[in-house]
Amino acid sequence: MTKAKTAKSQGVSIGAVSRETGIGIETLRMWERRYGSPLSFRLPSGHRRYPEAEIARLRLAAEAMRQGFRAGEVAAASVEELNMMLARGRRRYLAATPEERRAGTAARAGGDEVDAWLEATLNYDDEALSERLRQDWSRLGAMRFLAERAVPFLERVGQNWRDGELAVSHEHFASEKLGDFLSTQWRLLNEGGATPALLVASLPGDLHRLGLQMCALAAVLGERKVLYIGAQTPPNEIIRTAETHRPAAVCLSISETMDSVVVARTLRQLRLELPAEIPMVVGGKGAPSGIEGILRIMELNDFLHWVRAID
Ligand code: B12
Repeated sequence: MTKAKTAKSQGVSIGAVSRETGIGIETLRMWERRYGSPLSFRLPSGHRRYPEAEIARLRLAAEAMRQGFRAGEVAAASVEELNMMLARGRRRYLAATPEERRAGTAARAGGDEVDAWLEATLNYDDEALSERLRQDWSRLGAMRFLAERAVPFLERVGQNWRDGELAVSHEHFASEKLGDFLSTQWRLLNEGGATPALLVASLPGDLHRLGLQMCALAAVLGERKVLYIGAQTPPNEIIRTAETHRPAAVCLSISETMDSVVVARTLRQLRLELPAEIPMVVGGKGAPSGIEGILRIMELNDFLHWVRAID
C-alpha cells in the first residue's frame, strides 16, 4: 500500500492501482471505456491518475470477481454494494431489489433533501428531480437554494463519482438538469435589470459552467442585467465584447480543474488588455488570489452584496 500513496490531490498511477489490486492495466482501461469506472483524471502534465480511494473499492471488486461476480456487475459498484455482494454471494445479491442495494449509498452524509436529489439522479428520474428542484426553489428562495441544496448536491455528485458510486452519465444527467434549471430561473429575472450589464464567462478549457449559472443568478438577484457569454470563451472575445458593450464588470468562474499557472497568466493578460475602468471579478475553487487589479470573491452572498453596491 505504501508505494501507491502519493499526495492526495495527485492521485495514483494506473500501474500502482494495478499492483495494489491485482487487476491488469488493460482491464482497468477497458473497464473505464466500457463501464465508465474506475474513472481516471489527468494531471496538468497529461498523466492519467486515479483517486486513491479507488484502491480499496477495486480490491473488493477483484475479490467479488473471484467469488463469481462478473466484470459488468463489479466495475462501477460502490463500496457498499460490493460489501453486500461479498456478504450475500451472487445468487442472493442478484435477488435483492435495487433499492436494497442502494440503501447504504443513499443514506450517507448530507440532508434527506440532498439524498432525494441524488436518488432521482441515480434513477435518471427527470420528473422527480424537476419536482425536487421546483419545490426546494420555492420553499427556500434562490440564495438558500444554492447554498443548501445545489452546492452540497454537486459536492456529493463529485464525491460519489470519485468513489465510483455514480457513473459519468449520472454526473452529466445531474449537471445538465441543474444547469438548465438555473439558467431558466436567472433568464426570467434578467429582464429589466440595471445596465451596464455584468459580463459572465469562463476561460477556454473549462467545461464547468454551473459556477457561471450561479454567478449569473446572484447578479440578477442583485438587480443587475447579465451579459452571459458562457463557458470556454477565448480571451480575445472577452476583450472584444467588453470593449463594445462596456459592462459594469467582467466576472469569470474558474474551476479547480484548471492549470493554475495558465489561469494566472491568462488573467494577468486579460487585466492588461481590458479597459482599466472595468472591474474584474473571479470566483470558483480554481480562482487565484493576489492578482493585481482582480477581485476574488468566493461566496455567492458576498458577490450579491458586491453587485448591489455597484453604482
Ligand atoms: C459537474 C461537474 C463536471 C461536469 C461539468 C458540466 C457543467 N455543465 O458544468 C463535467 C462532466 C463536464 C466535468 C468534467 C470534468 N471534471 Co468535473 N465536476 C463536476 C462537479 C460534480 C460539479 C462542478 C460544479 O459545478 N461545482 C460547483 C461550483 C459552482 O463550485 P465552486 O467552483 O466551488 O464555486 C463556488 C463559488 O466559488 C462560487 N463561484 C463559482 N464561480 C464563480 C464566479 C464568480 C465571479 C463568483 C463571484 C463566484 C463564483 O459559486 C460556487 C458556489 O459556492 C465537481 C464536484 C465539485 N465538488 O464541485 C466535479 C469536479 C470539479 N470535476 C473534476 C474533474 C477531475 C473533472 C475532469 C478533469 C474529469 C475528466 N477526467 O475528464 C473534467 C474536466 C473538464 C474540463 N476540461 O473542464 C474534479 C476536480 C478535481 C481536481 N481537484 O482537479 C471534481 C472536484 C470532482 C471530484 N470530486 O473529483 N465535471
